[in-house]
Amino acid sequence: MHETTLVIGANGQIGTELVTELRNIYGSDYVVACDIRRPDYDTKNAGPFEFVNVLDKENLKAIFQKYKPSAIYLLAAILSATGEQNPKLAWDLNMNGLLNVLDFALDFNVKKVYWPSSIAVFGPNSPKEHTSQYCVMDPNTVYGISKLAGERWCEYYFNKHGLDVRSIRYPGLISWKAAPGGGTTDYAIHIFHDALKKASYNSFLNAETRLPMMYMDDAIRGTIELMEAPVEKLSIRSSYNFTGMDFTPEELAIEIRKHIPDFKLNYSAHDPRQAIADSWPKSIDDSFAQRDWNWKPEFDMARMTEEMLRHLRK
Ligand code: AKB
Repeated sequence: MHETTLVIGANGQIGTELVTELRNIYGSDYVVACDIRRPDYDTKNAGPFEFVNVLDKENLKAIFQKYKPSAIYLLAAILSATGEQNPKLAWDLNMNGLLNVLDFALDFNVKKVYWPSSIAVFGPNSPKEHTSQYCVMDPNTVYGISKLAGERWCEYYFNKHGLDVRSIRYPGLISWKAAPGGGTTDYAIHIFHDALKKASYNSFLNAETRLPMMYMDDAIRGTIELMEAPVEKLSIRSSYNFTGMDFTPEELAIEIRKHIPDFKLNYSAHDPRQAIADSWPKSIDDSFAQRDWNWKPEFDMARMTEEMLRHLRK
């Protein structure tokens, strides 16, 4: 019998691309896209879709019963900037959604669970440069707090129950297929849309704000590589540091000007996302991912910029 994979939060920025890639690898019928919203793109026709609310246990249980999945990717989450507007809702979705999925994964003998963490687990007292896997972690956004707590739960379910949960701390993810989901790093996507539309962009982060970033193709490949890695290679059961590149808005503007010479970058004062960005690392040391499952990014800032502009121009 074929094994089935569920992707919960399939319509988001990551899910949109992950579902397509998983369907290419495992076959469309065996990857079930789940979300609380119907997809507005072609995955609806390319394979099964189910309405799923991770906070509704009856609904979630019915999906586990129907598909008896062997793998789950739980992507449903409220990100850093949106989370600050409704902290209790962000905590509820990010935390209880994870716990519901972990419990049903145990009940239904799911073989592997994937759950994304983020660089938001680090905080103002974490080292800023080449932030290492293990260091001071004092996140001060509700998103970061929920991701750090979630990491501890993932490791706990692995240690106590033997559940094979795997996780990555994503940096800012840059993509063109689906809109970003309300994060602090979203400027690095909006900038490309506005560069093409009006040759100018008003950045909510200041010129010097360096953040770790990654092009979505690398993120999808890395995620699937981690899920395919032999279990005995994995030394981290909380979440792996993971990175592709790092840059500031000013450096990205210089790169964009190589393609759109009259591009202008302006800065808006006093955006609450600046404080969030200032509390996060500037760059990440992902040597555990390199060592354990041979992680190596393919996209640097120049190649990512070329790809973003080429696809969005279409
Ligand atoms: C955000 O900015 O909230 C996300 C993230 C880094 O997790 N992109």
